[in-house]
Amino acid sequence: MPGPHTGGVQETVPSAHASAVSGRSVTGRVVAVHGRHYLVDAEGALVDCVTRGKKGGVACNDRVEIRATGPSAGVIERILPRDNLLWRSDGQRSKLLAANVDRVVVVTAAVPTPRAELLNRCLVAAEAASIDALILLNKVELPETAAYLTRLRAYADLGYPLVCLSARQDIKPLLPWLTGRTSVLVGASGVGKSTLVNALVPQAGAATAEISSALDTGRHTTTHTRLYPLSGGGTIIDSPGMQEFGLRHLTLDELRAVFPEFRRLAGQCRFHDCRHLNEPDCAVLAAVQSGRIMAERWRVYRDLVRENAQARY
Ligand SMILES: Nc1nc2c(ncn2[C@@H]2O[C@H](COP(=O)(O)OP(=O)(O)OP(=O)(O)O)[C@@H](O)[C@H]2O)c(=O)[nH]1
Ligand SMILES: [Mg+2]
Ligand SMILES: [Zn+2]
Repeated sequence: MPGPHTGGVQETVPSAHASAVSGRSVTGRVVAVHGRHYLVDAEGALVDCVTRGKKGGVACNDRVEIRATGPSAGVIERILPRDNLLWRSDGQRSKLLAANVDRVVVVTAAVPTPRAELLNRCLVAAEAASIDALILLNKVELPETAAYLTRLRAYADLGYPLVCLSARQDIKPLLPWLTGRTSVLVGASGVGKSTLVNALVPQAGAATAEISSALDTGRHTTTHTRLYPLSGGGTIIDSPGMQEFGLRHLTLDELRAVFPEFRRLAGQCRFHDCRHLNEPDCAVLAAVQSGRIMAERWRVYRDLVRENAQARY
């Protein structure tokens, strides 16, 4: 199995324990996902699992039933019912980010140059999965932060908590949001997700990397999703930075519902089935025009509706 043992968290499988697991089904929790390999914590033993046949569909933090096939190897037989699932779908492919989470922490920073598109798609995915979202502005000590913060304040007005900090200096402002809960960090490559994890969990040893300043893009340092227990209670999940965030699985009805500022105007458009795209007397479009709804948010909505229509017809 390629590279699951890169983190500094203790991963040795006590063989006596593993053989006790052998042959019977036990339940466990998926603590890391490496392509089609899943590291499962089952009764304290870490077991390298695969799924039967070509079946994928397992997410980090899934509760699973496994059967051991060797001293530290096993097969996932069943995924236990999920509370929720954060996932993306680009065309035919779907990518499961994490299951059974309490909060999506959308990490952003003024450097590399942020894309409103990605931030909003993360928020939409969280809303669609009925998971609370928080926006974390990292790297606040950078001079570029001030202008970006002004833009982000509008998101706080939508109801998304906004936490500002520097992972290199002090992560305390984030702690009250994480303690006792399961949170997943998502966002573009290079915003500092793994740096946050290392500050929160000193023994994590998650790889981080300098941003390529020539390209002003992150470098996709983290290649797999992995969870870490927090010393104060709770769990944090690190995920690979993303460039695209497809949401083809959302229907028009769902898309209209996952924008809280649209919901507030429900019933105020001339047509009860208004798509808020180009209809006359549309309350949403009027609010975009007057600046009460952020145009960058509406544009993301429009693009999602278009992609969704292409996926369906
Ligand atoms: N100036 C500054 N740089 C930071 C801060 N936090 C992280 N960085 C730097 O940002 C770069 C990228 O950090 P990573 O933690 O690897 O970013 P990531 O989001 O995990 O990236 P991927 O794994 O590719 O998704 C590294 O050089 C970090 O040292 C911060 O608060 N301030
Ligand atoms: Mg990373
Ligand atoms: Zn409308």
